[in-house]
Amino acid sequence: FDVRAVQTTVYDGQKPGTSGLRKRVKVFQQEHYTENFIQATLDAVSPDGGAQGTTLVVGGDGRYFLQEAVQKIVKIAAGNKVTKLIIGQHGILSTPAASNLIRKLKADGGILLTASHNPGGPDNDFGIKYNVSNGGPAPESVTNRIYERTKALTTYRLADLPDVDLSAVGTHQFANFTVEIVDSIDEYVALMHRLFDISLIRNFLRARKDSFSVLFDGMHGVTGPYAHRIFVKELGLPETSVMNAQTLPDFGGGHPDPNLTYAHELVERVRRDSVSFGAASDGDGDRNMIISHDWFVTPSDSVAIIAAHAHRLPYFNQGQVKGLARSMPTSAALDRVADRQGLEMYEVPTGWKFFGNLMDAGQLSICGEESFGTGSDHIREKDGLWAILAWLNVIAHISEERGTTVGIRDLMDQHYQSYGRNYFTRYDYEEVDSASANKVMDVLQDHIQSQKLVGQALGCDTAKFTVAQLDNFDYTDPIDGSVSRNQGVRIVFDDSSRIVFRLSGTGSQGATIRLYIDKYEGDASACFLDAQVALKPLIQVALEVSQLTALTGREKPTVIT
Ligand code: VG1
Ligand code: CO
Repeated sequence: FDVRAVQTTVYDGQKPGTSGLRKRVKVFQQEHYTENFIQATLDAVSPDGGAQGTTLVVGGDGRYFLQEAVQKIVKIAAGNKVTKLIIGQHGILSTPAASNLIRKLKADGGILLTASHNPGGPDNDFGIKYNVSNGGPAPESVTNRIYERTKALTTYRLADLPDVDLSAVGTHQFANFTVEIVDSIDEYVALMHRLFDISLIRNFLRARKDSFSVLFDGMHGVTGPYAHRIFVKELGLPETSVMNAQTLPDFGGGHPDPNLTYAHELVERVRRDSVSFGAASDGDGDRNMIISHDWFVTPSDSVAIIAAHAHRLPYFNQGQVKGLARSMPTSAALDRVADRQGLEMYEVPTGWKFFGNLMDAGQLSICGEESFGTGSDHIREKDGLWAILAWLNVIAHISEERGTTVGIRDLMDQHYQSYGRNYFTRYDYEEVDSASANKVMDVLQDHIQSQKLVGQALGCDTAKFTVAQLDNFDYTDPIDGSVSRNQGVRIVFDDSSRIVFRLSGTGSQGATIRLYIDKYEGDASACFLDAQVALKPLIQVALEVSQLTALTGREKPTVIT
């Protein structure tokens, strides 16, 4: 086949954020825009040799523009002498499934087409993310290389190939270039069978079908077909236990983010029908929410629960837990489990890419982020269905041990009794204009500069918090020594409570300010308040110190989780 060097001009702003390049579909539809970024990504696959001779996995979450993007990748990959592309059927792969395939098939990397939980459709978002050979998001050294290339491109290399039929599993050969279309689900389900005691869960669900009900919400994202296969086919649950399970290019017009705000349809049904175990996943399948009719599990608590019960999961029982980790803004609930079990605990910046090195070095098994991300070293992405199955496996296991049905609320009760509770909340102020958002961060930076708040007691008369530490979080990767600076402003108080501010790196419009609050309560009898009530005084302190309301004009956050 012929390869043409197509003349192009540079687009500004093709800098990958927390998790790839995310922009409006209309931005990606500009002439050469998507092609430029794909070329830059392929150039960055290896430090000097580009992508020649490599095997790459390609797939996305089903959102609008996926098909077009896959066809462009095929042609540009061929033009860059890639040896082989492995593509999910219909172009579909959940983010965890893609991570698994990269590892399983020993590919050199993968291109994931997703903007995760951001809405999809012609007027919403698209995204492109590069993952490296360990299956995880590219580290900053690689994303910086991609960005540098986007600023210098003059041409991209396009092979003259027909569109590939993505609808059927099979292999297409074009001279030395191979395109293999693979089933999107099989390998992922096989992996879950290796990690969990699926028959234990199935037997539990069958035996307790009158006392333990399950409802999963696919939010019309990529996980629906995976969940249907696992919950209905493998675990024997009724069809009605899976809702919004059809993947749609616009996610049914919804915002496929599993939290109390955007997964309200699930939340309402769980409460109305007294569902024992409700769960949801986001657009690309890496996030999860766990809820029951009588409790909402915060993601920070969820990872702590999984870690505390890891010995009940076959995968960890065999391999032993090597270490635990969380992103910096995530509550310290997990730290308490690490402490009790004598496990190493790591605190990394926001974004899953920071967990990969620790996992590759055999120092980390289970980790999570407050943003509904939970996972382990079975792959190098967070994994929504994994977390949901981990919970079901733990519940089935304990219920069997005790000969009674143990629910979500029971597990939480016992956990708080034993460890105390880290009250946690996150306030998101979305689509703030960038100038005002930067002013808020400047105010905080000034506080760090002066350090005058240190030692001061902030808050109201009934709740005072003395500032112990005020800084911007810097991270040095313990494995490769790379340094990531300015990962979030921290105000730490002498009772270990924390206020954290950072700007989002995944938005596509304006700026999003995230405010995170974490406060430990050791008295078991005080562990069952509404988090918003328990954290009110600290939230007040955060708003005062940052002057957020005055600087942004926002009286209220857009989303509270
Ligand atoms: C957000 C979350 C972060 C998560 C990232 C990607 O980033 O806060 O914890 O890793 O999204 O998640 P930011 O920079 O907007 O705060 V996903 O499900 O988009 O891959
Ligand atoms: Co996601």
